Amino acid sequence: MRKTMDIPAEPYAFALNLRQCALLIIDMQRDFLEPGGFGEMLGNDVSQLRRTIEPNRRLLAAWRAARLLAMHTREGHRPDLVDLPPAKKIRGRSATCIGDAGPMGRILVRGEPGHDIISELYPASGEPVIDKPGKGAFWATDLHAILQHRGIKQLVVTGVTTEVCVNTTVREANDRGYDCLVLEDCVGSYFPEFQATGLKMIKAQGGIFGWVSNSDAVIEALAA
Ligand code: TIU
Repeated sequence: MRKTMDIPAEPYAFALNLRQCALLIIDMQRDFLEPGGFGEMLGNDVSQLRRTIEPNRRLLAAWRAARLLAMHTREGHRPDLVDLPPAKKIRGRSATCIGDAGPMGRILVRGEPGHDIISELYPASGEPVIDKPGKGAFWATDLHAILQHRGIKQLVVTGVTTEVCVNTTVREANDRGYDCLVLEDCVGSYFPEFQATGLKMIKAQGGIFGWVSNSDAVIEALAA
């Protein structure tokens, strides 16, 4: 297999280097995606996120078949909530908030059923899982160290939600010197207008934060 391949993307082709790339799947957690979870409890339309499951499943299968590094993140907090900023806890003025009993265990608490990754995309043995207390995957985690140790310079980013944890992570990655390729069918927002704008903000101004493509483009390149 060639080591560098051009992936059709916007604003221009992304030169994927198989020696220096990783797949980063953001927060595909039960509480955000499953009917009856925290996301739906807040009144969100989880079908907007669930359409990303099958493209992510196909992409992850192709990525694993190519023996490339896949990583997963989960947003959540320690059971004693010492890593939960009080401002995050009270934001939204919801009757039920992070740390409280929710439909799938305590909301966004590590170790609870709702905090875990959906079965369709469950991490395989050896695939690093980054537990993050914030929206960005770099804040207060060892993600940057792990990527540096492996010589990773490019991230293919998927997951949820497009304008929150995906965008925050791409911006953090950009400032740390990584090139990010975001796959539009593999990222989702509860709000269609934020899905569209969240992607536009990444690829605007010559790719100010990164590139946007789709899963078929990557899968086809890996198969070539
Ligand atoms: N993972 C992620 O995006 N966390 C959020 O809280 N997203 C919302 O859209 N609320």
